[in-house]
Amino acid sequence: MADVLRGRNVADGQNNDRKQGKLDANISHEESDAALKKYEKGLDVWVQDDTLVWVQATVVGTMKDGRIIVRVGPGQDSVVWVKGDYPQLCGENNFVDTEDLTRLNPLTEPAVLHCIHERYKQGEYYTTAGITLVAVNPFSTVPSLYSQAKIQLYSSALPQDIKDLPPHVFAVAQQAFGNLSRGLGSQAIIVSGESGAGKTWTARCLMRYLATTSAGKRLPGQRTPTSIVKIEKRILDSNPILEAFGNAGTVRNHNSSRFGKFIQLQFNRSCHLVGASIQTYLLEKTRVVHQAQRERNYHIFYQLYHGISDEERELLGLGGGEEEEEEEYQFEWLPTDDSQNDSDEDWSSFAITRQAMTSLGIGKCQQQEIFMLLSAILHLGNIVFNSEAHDDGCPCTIEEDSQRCQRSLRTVCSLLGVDEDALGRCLTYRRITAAPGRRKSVFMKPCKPAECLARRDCLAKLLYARLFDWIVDIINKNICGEQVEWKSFIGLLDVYGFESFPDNSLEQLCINYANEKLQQHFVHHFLRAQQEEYEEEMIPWNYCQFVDNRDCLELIEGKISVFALVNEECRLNRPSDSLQLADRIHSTLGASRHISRRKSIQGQAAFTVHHYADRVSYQLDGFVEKNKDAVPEELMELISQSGNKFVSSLVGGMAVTEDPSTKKGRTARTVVSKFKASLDKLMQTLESTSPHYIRCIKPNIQSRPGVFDRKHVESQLQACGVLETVNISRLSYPCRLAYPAFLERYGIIMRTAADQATSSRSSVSSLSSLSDENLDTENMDPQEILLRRNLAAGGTPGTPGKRRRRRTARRTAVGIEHHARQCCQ
Ligand code: AD9
Ligand code: MG
Repeated sequence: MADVLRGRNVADGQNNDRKQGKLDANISHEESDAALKKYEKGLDVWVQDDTLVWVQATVVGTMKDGRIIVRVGPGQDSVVWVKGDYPQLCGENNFVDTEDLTRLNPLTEPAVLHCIHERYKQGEYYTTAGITLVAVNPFSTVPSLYSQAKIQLYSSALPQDIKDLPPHVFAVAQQAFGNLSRGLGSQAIIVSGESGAGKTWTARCLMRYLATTSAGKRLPGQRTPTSIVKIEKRILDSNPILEAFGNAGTVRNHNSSRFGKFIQLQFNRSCHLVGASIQTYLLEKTRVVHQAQRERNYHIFYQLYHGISDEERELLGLGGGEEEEEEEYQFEWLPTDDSQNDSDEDWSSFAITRQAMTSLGIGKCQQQEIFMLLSAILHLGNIVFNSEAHDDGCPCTIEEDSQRCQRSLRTVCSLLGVDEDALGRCLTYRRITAAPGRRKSVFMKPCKPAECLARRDCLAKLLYARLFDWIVDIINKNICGEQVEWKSFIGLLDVYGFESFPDNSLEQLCINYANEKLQQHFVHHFLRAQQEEYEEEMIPWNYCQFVDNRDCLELIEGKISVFALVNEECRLNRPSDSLQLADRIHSTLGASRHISRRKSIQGQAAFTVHHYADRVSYQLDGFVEKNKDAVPEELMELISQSGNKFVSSLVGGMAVTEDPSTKKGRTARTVVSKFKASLDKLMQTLESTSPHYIRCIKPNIQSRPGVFDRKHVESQLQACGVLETVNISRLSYPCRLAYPAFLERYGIIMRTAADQATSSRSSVSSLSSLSDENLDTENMDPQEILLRRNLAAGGTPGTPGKRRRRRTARRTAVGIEHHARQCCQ
């Protein structure tokens, strides 16, 4: 029954239908009766529970109308289980703690949840799930988990022994490194999970492991070139810098990465780490000028504010003079939140950031320039406008009556090297170019107060985003190996997990689109590849349908798609009307089963996308403006003419990304087309690698140690497809050998029928059909007979093979090797 239900329910990607055991309306009476018959009295089952999600129960009996009666837990009352919510079968080994989920039998969602929970209780945070590793965040430091001894344990293991070691991120890293060392090409480790699940932590562990292991590859006594040691250190030092500038405290994670990151660790022929390159994706610029309640700005602002000396404080205009009033140095864009503020931590982190900057070639002077820019951005947030003037019909001006505002204006101008009047004019007037006939005429139009604020914010976002890109650029220049040719790489991908908030906008659409892309990559490279391979090799296995999200991706990024419609709106450059855009989206794309009409959320135009993980409603207000991400030319000119060379260089000479999707090589202007282009490139890179997957799980939303919220974990296991992965992995053969390699390994039993075969493939086939009839039992040594019998059955000397397994293993080397491995365990 489980197979019938599983096949139907996961097929169409509808989250609501995913629950295994939920009776499908299409199931006939016969099927339903047959299903009921399996619920014999005394059978152990899992039943759904509001709090615990699944609890163990025992079948008491079934009723004619299709109801099943179960007793939940020892000594408790009977519960009538209604038709339509079939309990899940529960095998004996469902209660055995296993470090590989594929060994659960029967493999069901409740069994997986139970197993991960039990392991968590015992302090076991890693569990294997087929080709993926499930990593539950302990939310407390477990030193022994990442000790030098642990690194040593995994790095010294032979390739064939890695799987026998407890599951760990180091095991995944070692597998990738081992593949690379054996010449199997570049590798990628894709780390996914929701915010706060531990992706960045895991990526850091992987980097540290790979740097240490690659260093350990040197022979004792062999001197490591200083250039390599330097590079290794720089690569690790890039983390604190990127986290200072790209991470912030959010309600979900006090160190949330607000950008995506793909780092390529490059290795030479001897497998030494000789360089790296970092690609970042979609920094959340808005955070610089707007922080939601209980959220913070980027760490670097706090580090700077709390970490600098009094002398520097004065130089940067951040206060410190004795007569200064404290209030004047409070910054609108530096919100404080008791639960997240820790000035001591900021201070010590600032020292680490500075030290890492120095290590990466950002000298003292450049650091000073960066800090000046950051201070200027903070002061920009304190500039406000006189709306009364506008109400009186006069042009809006920068507030003159506020001392704080005026001081900030002066500080911004001095730090950015721009003229006060010029800045004031840029923020309060906009340039309009009209072209009546052939002659262009330009005039300046006063802005409304809201427009002035938007221009101020735009300037701050522009400066911060360019600074971030500049820093990534510098890091990249300093971590690429000097004249050392790298041969292959291990890519580590740490991108924002799937997001669904009460209010979702363009940022969430991009993030969820990236997750859809990664899901598709996973589906293609693992699930589909395996299915096709088994079908091609005619290896019997249960066909397992999986969630294919191609249609959903088409809806977002295709020729006629949400992205295309939003881009079109930007191209037409007309006053945007979100309700009209919502209508256009629904009339053009409404036929797709991945979109539903959500005309408004609290009066705002919206649409809902049925993602592979969940349904998310996106509000359209501000969508088009965010997508245009337009910076007024006047602001660009102002900055490019700055007397501060560092500041002016940030806007000059920045290459604009080419958009391959535009026909005439026009430049990509919109956020979504740039994002799509960068993701396409990432996908191409991933295609060229052997992927490994780590799914991070957040055990509770409060980020507390020792708390396992089963509901929350269950939804993540569904969203990241762990169950489907486990299912397919269990049905498949986790080990594969090429025919010649197989013969090399098991050649010892080749002296009979198989010897006459002409190709390695047919040799393997003959080998698998070895039986007592082929063996010369009278003349052979009894030990040899035993050895051959066992090996022919896919076992090892002294391990009896099983006939049932022998049948399945017959067809290919893949199967036989798999079976040999099973018998070894
Ligand atoms: V986000 O999408 O960037 O918001 P991440 O990256 O998934 O998120 P992160 O790695 O930052 O989460 O982990 C969140 C916090 O959990 C960390 O700051 C640590 O305090 C904690 N954490 C994560 N993994 C571990 C671990 N293996 N051991 C101990 C951990 N603490
Ligand atoms: Mg992160």
